[in-house]
Amino acid sequence: MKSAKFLLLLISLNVVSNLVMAAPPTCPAHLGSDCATDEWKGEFFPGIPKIKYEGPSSKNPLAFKWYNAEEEILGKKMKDWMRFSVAFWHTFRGTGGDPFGAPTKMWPWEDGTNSLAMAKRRMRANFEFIEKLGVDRWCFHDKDIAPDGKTIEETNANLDEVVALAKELQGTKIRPLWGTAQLFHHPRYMHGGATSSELGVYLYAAAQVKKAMEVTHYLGGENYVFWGGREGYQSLLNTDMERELNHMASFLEAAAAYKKKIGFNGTLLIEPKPQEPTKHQYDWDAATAANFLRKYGLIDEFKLNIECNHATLSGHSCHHELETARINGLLGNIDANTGDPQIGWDTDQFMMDVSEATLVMLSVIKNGGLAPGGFNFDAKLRRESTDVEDIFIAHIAGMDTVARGLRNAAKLLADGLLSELVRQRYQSFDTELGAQIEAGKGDFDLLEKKAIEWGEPTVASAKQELAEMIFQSAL
Ligand code: XLS
Ligand code: NI
Ligand code: NI
Repeated sequence: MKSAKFLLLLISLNVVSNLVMAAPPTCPAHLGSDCATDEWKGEFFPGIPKIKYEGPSSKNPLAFKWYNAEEEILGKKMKDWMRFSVAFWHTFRGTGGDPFGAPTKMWPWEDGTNSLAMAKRRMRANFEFIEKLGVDRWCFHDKDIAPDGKTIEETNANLDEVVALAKELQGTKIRPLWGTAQLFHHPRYMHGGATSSELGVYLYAAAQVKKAMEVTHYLGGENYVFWGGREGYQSLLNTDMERELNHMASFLEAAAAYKKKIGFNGTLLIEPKPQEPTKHQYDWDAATAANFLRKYGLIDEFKLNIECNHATLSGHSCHHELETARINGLLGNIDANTGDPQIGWDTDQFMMDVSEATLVMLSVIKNGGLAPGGFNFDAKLRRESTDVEDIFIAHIAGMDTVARGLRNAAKLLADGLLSELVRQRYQSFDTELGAQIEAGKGDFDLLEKKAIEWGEPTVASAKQELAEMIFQSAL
């Protein structure tokens, strides 16, 4: 039992397994390639055209059926509702390896090394992919894009070199939706980064975040994310939770101050997740993160990045997490992925469920969009999908699903049946007395007097099935 659980945990650490298992050398794979340097002459995705919108009747797997970037829905172009982003770590560092098996993805541009030349070549592949897919944004961890050096200075120099190339390849249109620092893979972070019991680790984490914020800013990033991969505990018996939370708050305060110092105008985002890799992570869910931010006076400095698979891990639906963030004024970004109903960990699948996407878009529309946030495909190909074109197909299907969700949500809002049902449900409060209560002027003496006057209340039906019926009719 214990070892089974341990294996499950290992499987779930997709980011980790991705990084520890380097793919065997496969470069060069086609004519004109040059593996000795970062110069890859020729296309990374030969034969794959720029992806176009062909409409719902198209059977072409390399075309959009529902996502039509320039089309206006509810007064906004689809591309502006979505602000799609490619996640570098899954798309360009994911190998398909898991604790039971070797990498399955032998991308032709990979040479099996973690060299600077390889990092640069991979960056070129990233931008060819982004351009062909037709999105304007990407997300990265510092460690995905550049190899570590022996010292902080050397590591930073490597990062600078890759970032300079990324800046050039971005051109004027493409930019990071967000950047982040990876504070969970290296053994030094085994007790956490900001919440580590070791002061030296706290310092190291701060230096890493400082640099990651600088490069995100330099690349024109629109947000910066904090996902507390190991900011949590395995046992309360050996953990001073209060002290660790205080440390995390000090760390985030320093980050918010540094953002101002360097003139970075992006939004700082906390990404909740209940557990994995730690047993209990401090940013359990949206409500927990909101409470933390309020307690430490950070509520105006941060918003939330809601990831759908993390939502279901915490026992909520993605819709619940989005609504919790939205009504607290904290909905900043969505990590668009989904879990598997039969598997209990963060499988990071592309969102393909139209019903889930429709609920997600209902929240996004109510929020007036996500900008400067967007939809980041924090999602990976299945281990068994090994063709280069599968990278495109996965993103196209994910984009089409979210686009379909937008179309459906717009239909639901236009016919107004659901909002009318909700309005009617609360109409007893649309009265003088209701307004008085909602304004906080309903003291118990008054309420008791009215209760006696009104007598036994009549209670209307919630119309649960009718609500479901209306929802289903839009799918
Ligand atoms: C892992 C997280 C991670 C963050 C970025 O579960 O989703 O990928 O989005 O560190
Ligand atoms: Ni994520
Ligand atoms: Ni995740």
